Amino acid sequence: MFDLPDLSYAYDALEPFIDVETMMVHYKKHHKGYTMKLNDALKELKSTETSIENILKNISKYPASVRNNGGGYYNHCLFWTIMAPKSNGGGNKPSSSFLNLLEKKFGSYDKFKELFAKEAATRFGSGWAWLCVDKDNKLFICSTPNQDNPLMDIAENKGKKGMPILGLDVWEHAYYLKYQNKRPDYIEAFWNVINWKEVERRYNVALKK
Ligand code: MN3
Repeated sequence: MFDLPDLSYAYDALEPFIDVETMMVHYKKHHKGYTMKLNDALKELKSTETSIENILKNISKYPASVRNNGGGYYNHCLFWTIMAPKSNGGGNKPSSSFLNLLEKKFGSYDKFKELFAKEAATRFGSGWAWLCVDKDNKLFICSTPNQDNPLMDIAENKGKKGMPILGLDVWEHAYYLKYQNKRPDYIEAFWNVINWKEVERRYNVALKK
């Protein structure tokens, strides 16, 4: 049984970048729905696995219902935590040590932002853009369709398997109420709410795996 985790901020805390209506529908309907359907699917399989990461790492052995809803469950759990209101550090720059890593890997912080935004903007249809850590502890950017993510052992992840540490939901349900068809404006707004402290915490956890 997986639980819908509490949000650590109010529905309107990320305004004006993420509007209150979108937050409420996204969390209370979409994320809750993935959670319930994941539990239903696992119950049907009589699965006793309690680690969502283990499930995703072996997702090729599960039916599509677990891939879609398990991905949706995990991706949104990550998404809420890598954002924060301004009062709690949201939109700050990364720490100097992490900034250094981004500059080393991508050339500059602006170049990193450009590459990530491009990945998010050009993902056709629904999906996610990611910053990840690969098995050699190197950073990389990628995107995945639907509710897939780079943890999954699927053929589509060839060359882009790793631990996601930053993710941006580019499903229309994540932005359409406020931004309509202007996905690039939503992507631009995202930089104002990123919680780099949490991204860096996830980076350090990924290094130890
Ligand atoms: Mn979503």
